[in-house]
Amino acid sequence: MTDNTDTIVALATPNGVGAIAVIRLSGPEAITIANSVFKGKDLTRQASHTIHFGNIADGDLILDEVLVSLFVGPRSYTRENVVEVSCHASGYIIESIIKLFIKKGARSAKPGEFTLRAFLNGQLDLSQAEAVADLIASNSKASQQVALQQLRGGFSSQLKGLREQLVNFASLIELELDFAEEDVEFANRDQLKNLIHEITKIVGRLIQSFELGNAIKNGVNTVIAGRPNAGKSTLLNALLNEERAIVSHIPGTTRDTIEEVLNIQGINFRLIDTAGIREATDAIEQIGVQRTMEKISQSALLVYVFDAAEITIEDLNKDIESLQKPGVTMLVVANKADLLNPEQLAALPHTDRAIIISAKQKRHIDELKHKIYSSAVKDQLSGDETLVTNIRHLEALQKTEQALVRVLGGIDGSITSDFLSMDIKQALHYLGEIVGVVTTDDLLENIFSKFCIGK
Ligand SMILES: Nc1nc2c(ncn2[C@@H]2O[C@H](COP(=O)(O)OP(=O)(O)OP(=O)(O)O)[C@@H](O)[C@H]2O)c(=O)[nH]1
Ligand SMILES: [Mg+2]
Repeated sequence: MTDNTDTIVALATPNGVGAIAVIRLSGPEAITIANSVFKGKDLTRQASHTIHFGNIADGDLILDEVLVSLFVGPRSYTRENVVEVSCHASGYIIESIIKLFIKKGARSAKPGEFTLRAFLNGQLDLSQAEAVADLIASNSKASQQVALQQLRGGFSSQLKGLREQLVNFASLIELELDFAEEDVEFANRDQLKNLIHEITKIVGRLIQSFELGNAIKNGVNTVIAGRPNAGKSTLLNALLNEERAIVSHIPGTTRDTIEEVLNIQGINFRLIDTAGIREATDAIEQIGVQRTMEKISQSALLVYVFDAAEITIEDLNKDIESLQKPGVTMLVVANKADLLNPEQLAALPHTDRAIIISAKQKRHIDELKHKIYSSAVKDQLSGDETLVTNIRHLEALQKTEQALVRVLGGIDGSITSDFLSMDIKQALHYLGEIVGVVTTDDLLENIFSKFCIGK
């Protein structure tokens, strides 16, 4: 999909006016092309990792005063010769310099082509290359940390270890195939079984980590729902510490959903305030209620709010039962505690998932935030635990797991070495897909086309 003999060029910084823009060239001719338009030192004779001041000129016409950074391959991001020109960030100057480079033999880079080259030249494996995109897109401490860990190869080295152990066994079993007539067993079946169990456990843990990894990367959809007038909008405002939603004593105040992001300890929760659930009195309200139900089924977390001074225990139980959805964690929030006497307070449900607050008086809001956070994170965020954040990786891990289950079944059912070997190879194949030992043009196209140009 790519021709490595080309020298590519693109703007590496965002489009628009700014103090400085960086134009990047990569490829065999990067330094000679830059040198052909640079008025200053002879760039072809300078050491790698040096910076040079001078002018970029099209013939006699000076386009800009610039700084040129040199990276001589393979000591560069792409492992090719790389030149970065820092110029003044005017759209006109940027365009003129890029056009000049193209006139001198470079071509425009495709989206993600620099990182693709870094991958193809062995600077990064595929999961690390994907982490580059994640790092650029990260918008919270947790998502930045997870992407950085992946970029630094934490995930890759874990997978590499697993693959190496499997490769070992696969080759012993291959050997058995060569000696098929003699009926020998080079690969000890008990050892193989232990190994597969071990690997399955690690793969299973990685699969499980996706829930949190995904929450960290994409945020957690958190719906606030309940009957009209329960205090949902008051609660949204209290959580955000901002008068975002309209609050009134009239039931049915909120008609459409309202979404705001709340960051709790580095994780983004997308809070969605909804229309109160009841038999709607008009068509608009009915649409609102429908939308609420849709939002609940699309969310990971439901904060169910009820008016503790009003609701009956029957209605409460009915609500809780009818709002329970598979895959959606529910927190039960008793609101308006300020209106209750001690006996009424004591009669409220007391469970792990229940909490008593006063949204209006902002009481126990921090406690609720803590519950929201821990219901998403559970006890998984230990620090250096690898988290899977990428759906492609998740799918490959699931296929690996299935292949491993077949291997185990195969050993127990004493199937022949050639079938065993096939299943082990499958597991290896899917693990290899994650880091890019096994790739197809389609896969690469799919991954790198989502990058921005210049990355
Ligand atoms: N005493 C007391 N009143 C509260 C509390 N929370 C909300 N309220 C009042 O309850 C009424 C309804 O509050 P909202 O936040 O609009 O309720 P809602 O659940 O969003 O209602 P809808 O949007 O109509 O479904 C308002 O008069 C609030 O001031 C609380 O903790 N204590
Ligand atoms: Mg409301």
